[in-house]
Amino acid sequence: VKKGLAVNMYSTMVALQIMDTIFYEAQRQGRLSFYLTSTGEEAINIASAAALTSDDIVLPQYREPGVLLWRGFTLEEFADQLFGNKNDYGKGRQMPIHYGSNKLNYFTVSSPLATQLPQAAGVAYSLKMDKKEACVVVYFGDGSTSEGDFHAGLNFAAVMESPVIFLCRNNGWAISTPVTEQFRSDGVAIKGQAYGIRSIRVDGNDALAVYSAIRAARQMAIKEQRPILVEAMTYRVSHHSTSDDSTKYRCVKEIDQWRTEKNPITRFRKWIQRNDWWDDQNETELRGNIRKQVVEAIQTAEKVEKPPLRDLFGDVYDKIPSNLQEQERFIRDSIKRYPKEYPFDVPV
Ligand SMILES: Cc1ncc(C[n+]2csc(CCOP(=O)(O)OP(=O)(O)O)c2C)c(N)n1
Repeated sequence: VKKGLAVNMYSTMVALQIMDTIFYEAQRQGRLSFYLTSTGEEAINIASAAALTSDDIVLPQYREPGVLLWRGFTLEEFADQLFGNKNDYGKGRQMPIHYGSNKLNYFTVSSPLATQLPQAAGVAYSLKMDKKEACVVVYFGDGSTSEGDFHAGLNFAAVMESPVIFLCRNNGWAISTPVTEQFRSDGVAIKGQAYGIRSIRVDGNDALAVYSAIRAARQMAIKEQRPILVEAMTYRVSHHSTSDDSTKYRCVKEIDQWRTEKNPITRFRKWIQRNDWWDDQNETELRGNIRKQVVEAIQTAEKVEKPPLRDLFGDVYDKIPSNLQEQERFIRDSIKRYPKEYPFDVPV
């Protein structure tokens, strides 16, 4: 990893950290309905993204916004989705953090866990049929491996020889369920092997290790036309989301240790500083710039009006069925009768 790439990786890890901190605070202030951070998993996010090319197709779980950030999704685009305003590609119909971008080959996050795994096997098979020099990367947590779709996805990819990288973020927790209650196997890599998939376990808090593993996995997936599983060991430093308080089910000392001693950003910074590629002044400037950009993105997105009411009913059916037409009539009628109860920033 040369200087330019290393500095870019580090800067994007810091950008992800700052974006997470400020968006999280905006949720606590009541400006957003929901948020979820990737704290502690910045190396997996950014180093894996850096090891791919933009032709590779990403199917995320939800704790991988850093991959989008790396690919050029702007802070404004993140903020537009979070506020569900009229610039949001999902037209405000999804919860915050359900990002997606056709342009950046990043499938939209879907809430039901593990659905992305069998889909990834299929998307990768389509790349194979088209003889593309690209692969699919599908992200998931340790908790998602308990879904039937995990097993279906792995087996499907193995027998169809789909060029897909299964990237498991084994962060120790699935909301309040620890991995010890999730499975009795030695982690997840061994499950890949059981399906006949080459599998490797890496230190997910070591950006260089993640980068090397994903680069090698990509090479293998494309050249040998087969799936690969990478289990990246890490820790979910944040609460699961803004909907829980993780100190109710795990000890603060454990969280603090991962936040400080094992922090992937600090580790990578030490390496680039030792190479004389980074100093305190770079750090101060970077953090100041990003903070300013995130705050501006929030202030702008917050003021943009919401998508029009009719968007609630579109994009599913060619002709809107009668029950939905009835719902639309009902909602418009209610707005007429109770105009003060209706949000002023949603055009009718
Ligand atoms: C099918 C399904 N079951 C349950 C949930 C509720 N749920 C949302 S996130 C989550 C935990 C997932 O944990 P993991 O896959 O380890 O990812 P992490 O949050 O640790 O990144 C659960 C149980 C869901 N969204 N979908």
